[in-house]
Amino acid sequence: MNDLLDGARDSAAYLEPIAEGATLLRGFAVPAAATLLAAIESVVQAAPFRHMATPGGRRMSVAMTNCGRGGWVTDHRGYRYTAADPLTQRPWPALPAVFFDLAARAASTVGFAGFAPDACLINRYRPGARLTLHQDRDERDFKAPIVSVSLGLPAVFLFGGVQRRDRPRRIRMESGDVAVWGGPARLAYHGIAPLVDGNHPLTGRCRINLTLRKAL
Ligand code: MD3
Ligand code: FE
Repeated sequence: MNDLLDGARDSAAYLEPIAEGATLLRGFAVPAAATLLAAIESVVQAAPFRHMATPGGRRMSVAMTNCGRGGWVTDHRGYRYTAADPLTQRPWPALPAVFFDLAARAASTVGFAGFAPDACLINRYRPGARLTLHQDRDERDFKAPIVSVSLGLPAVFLFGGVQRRDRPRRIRMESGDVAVWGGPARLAYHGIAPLVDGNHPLTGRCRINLTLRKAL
């Protein structure tokens, strides 16, 4: 077995380069998936999924919550990171160690040593939910990579260039796939095509994505 993928232990994980600075670690989170989902459940008990509003007043089709020192929020005032959940006024739940460790191992596997995420956005997609093409630029510094973990139903990930007009590629993401986006790929436009209905043994009729960032 590829010892670069030691972190994935016995699973059949492999690396798939997407672009300079962007790599897919297929199956990397398969061994941890059940543990990740249990941790997600406990986060969601303290900070429930909700549909946030865009600054323009549209309800997002993706339901979101957060854990970590900072949580990404959007409302009529704009996009930002907050220390407290606006719904409960309480600090976001702590970042579970299993999230931190998985993200740090994935990042170091592809050359980003020392990645220490302090924010995790948890996105829940039900059939039809989508994320339009955007850049992640609400973080303080763009030197750190972003690590994303897909769980449950598959999705078509749209990966564009650093300019909005660059035509996006379509990449299928499956449960347990992890992606690391850094370096020249950090400000690439990306999105998720409308989720196709299905039933997944781990999550039922939904997809859950963890986005781990160094935001603060
Ligand atoms: C590529 N979430 O919450 S994470 C988001 O599946 C978001 O829920 C998606 O995009 C989801 O902002 C995909 C994958 C991702 C995250 C950051 C990136 C891809 C990226 C930054 C640059 C390029
Ligand atoms: Fe994004």
